Amino acid sequence: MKCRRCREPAVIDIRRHNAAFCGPCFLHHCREQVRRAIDDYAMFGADERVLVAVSGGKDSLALWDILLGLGYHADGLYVGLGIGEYSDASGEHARAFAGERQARLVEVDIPAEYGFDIPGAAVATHRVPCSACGLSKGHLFNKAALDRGYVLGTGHNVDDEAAVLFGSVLRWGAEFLSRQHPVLRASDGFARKVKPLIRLGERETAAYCVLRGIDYIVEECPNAVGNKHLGYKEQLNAIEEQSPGTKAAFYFGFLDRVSSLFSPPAGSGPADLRPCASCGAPTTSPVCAFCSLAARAGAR
Ligand code: Q46
Ligand code: ZN
Repeated sequence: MKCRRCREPAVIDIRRHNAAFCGPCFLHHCREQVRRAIDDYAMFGADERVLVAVSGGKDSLALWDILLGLGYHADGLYVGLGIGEYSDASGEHARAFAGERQARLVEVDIPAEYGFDIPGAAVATHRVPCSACGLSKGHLFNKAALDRGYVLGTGHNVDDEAAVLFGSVLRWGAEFLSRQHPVLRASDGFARKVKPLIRLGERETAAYCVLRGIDYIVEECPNAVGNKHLGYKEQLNAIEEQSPGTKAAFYFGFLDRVSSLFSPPAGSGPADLRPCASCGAPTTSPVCAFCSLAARAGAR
């Protein structure tokens, strides 16, 4: 197996591209895929600042590293969720990465700053942990980017996006389909949100980290077990195994040919948004979902 670019011995093959690469050419390939995603979807310009939401995992650290390598002003954001040892370890990986590169890491700790943790919030509100977590992260990522004037970047890869799309299509969740776009525009109270890793798969981001010597957290969050999206990923992987390229064709075919049939991508939600009485974030209720979750969870 020879590298497609330089004909040296290859270290990784990517079946959907029908290509193999040596180490240095693979790193070049990853950067080019991110550069293309940023350009194709006009995610941000060279003079804009990007806040990368990092979990300490392979995708978010690979994204941060690639953006720094491409010369962007990219800072990190770590939100402490209070999920026991997992949170302790993931925070350490994020801090170590930032420390080695002397990059700036913004930290928000939910237990210290809001007086609750994700497992406790899930119990108090009778939600599954990932629901309380997703709601909290969505709110705090947006707030951190908005307050500091950043574009928010997340490490969703093509495997993640195809699994979410698969789940939405199975139920024809029109509202979710309308928001499934690699760029959500900024609007009143909402920062712009971008997903520059959509042209890379998770096997590629893992290999990128290994080749770059990035020490990422390998353990999954304990709440990921049995998560619906993991099940969708497994189903799609079985299809991909038989027919390489199907997953990317499914996702990019949706973006290119189908997504415009649903409402245009917008960072805005329903039209009747007003400021949350507690934190000022846009909401359709008197108090936003995050503040109401925090009140219930903190009041236990
Ligand atoms: S961190 Fe949070 Fe994930 Fe853990 S509780 Fe679920 S959503 S699985 S990306
Ligand atoms: Zn609020």
